Amino acid sequence: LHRPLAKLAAALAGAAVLFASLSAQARELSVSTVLSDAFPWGQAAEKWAELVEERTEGRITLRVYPNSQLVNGDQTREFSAMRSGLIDAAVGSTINWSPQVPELNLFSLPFFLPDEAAVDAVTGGEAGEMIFAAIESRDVIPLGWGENGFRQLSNSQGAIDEPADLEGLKIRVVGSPLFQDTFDALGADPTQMSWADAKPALTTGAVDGQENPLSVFDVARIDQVGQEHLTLWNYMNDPLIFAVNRQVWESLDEGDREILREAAVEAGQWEIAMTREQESERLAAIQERGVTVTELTDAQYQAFVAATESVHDEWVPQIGEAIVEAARSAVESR
Ligand code: X2X
Repeated sequence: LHRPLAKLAAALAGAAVLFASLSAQARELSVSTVLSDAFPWGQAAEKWAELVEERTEGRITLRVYPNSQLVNGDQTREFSAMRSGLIDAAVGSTINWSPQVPELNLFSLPFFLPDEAAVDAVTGGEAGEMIFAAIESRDVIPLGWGENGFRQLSNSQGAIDEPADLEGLKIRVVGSPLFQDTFDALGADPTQMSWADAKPALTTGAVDGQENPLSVFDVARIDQVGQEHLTLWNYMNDPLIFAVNRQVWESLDEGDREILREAAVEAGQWEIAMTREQESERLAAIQERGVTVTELTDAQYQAFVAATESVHDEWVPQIGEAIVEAARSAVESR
């Protein structure tokens, strides 16, 4: 061979080897979310993907699939799908995973976590570790926390400031049995359905109300489907959890696991801060669009607390006394 040709051949061979080794190592993982990147939740997943892409220099791509599409819209099947390996990873809601991980119902206990500091004390403390252990015992590796937010109540019929106002109202709730109990206890008429079905049900008036964080109400423009009354009652917070299927996790080397974990923690912290910062402007925007916002006096709040005590009696044993106790003391000493 001529010298230039030999050189070219060698360069091509080198490039081929490099390409083969790159593509052999490159890995794409599916990440399920319920909400898209129009919402903080979807942005949390995209941020995770961005950080991982950057820090693995493209070796690991997290491909985010929003709108529960990997579970045909049924968000309560996300955890099972991740456990079985049908999906590799998820940024998921504690509510949606609670049918398979009963310990996660901790966060849905009505009026148990009164403020952001209480949420942080629980997720960042012993109770949070116990919850992560409960997830890990079910073949899913939890990596970090995010936040969907405090859930507020909206409806099309009138202002709600006492349990009696909920009497007979049809409320769309997520597909988690605890929510059925909470709204039964309040005298409402709850119906469990997926997020995919919620907006149509609100639009047609099949249901009178729903409950979701302000970010969801705002971005999904829930006011446009007749939800003109919003009660700020902070009755529960819905943390998000970044997690990976166990077999996928074990197939990664130590360094990449560390990158995935650190990126999840950072993306979560970033998203939690953003979600909280945006709350007041979101509320202002919602009011601007003509929604009546009701805040509760202490006495009104206490009436809701009293009306839902039975939910605690029923659910604390299913969550586990030890976790609830750890959470309670974290909240008290926050
Ligand atoms: O379905 C809902 O209400 C949502 C989007 O908030 C959750 O996935 C828990």
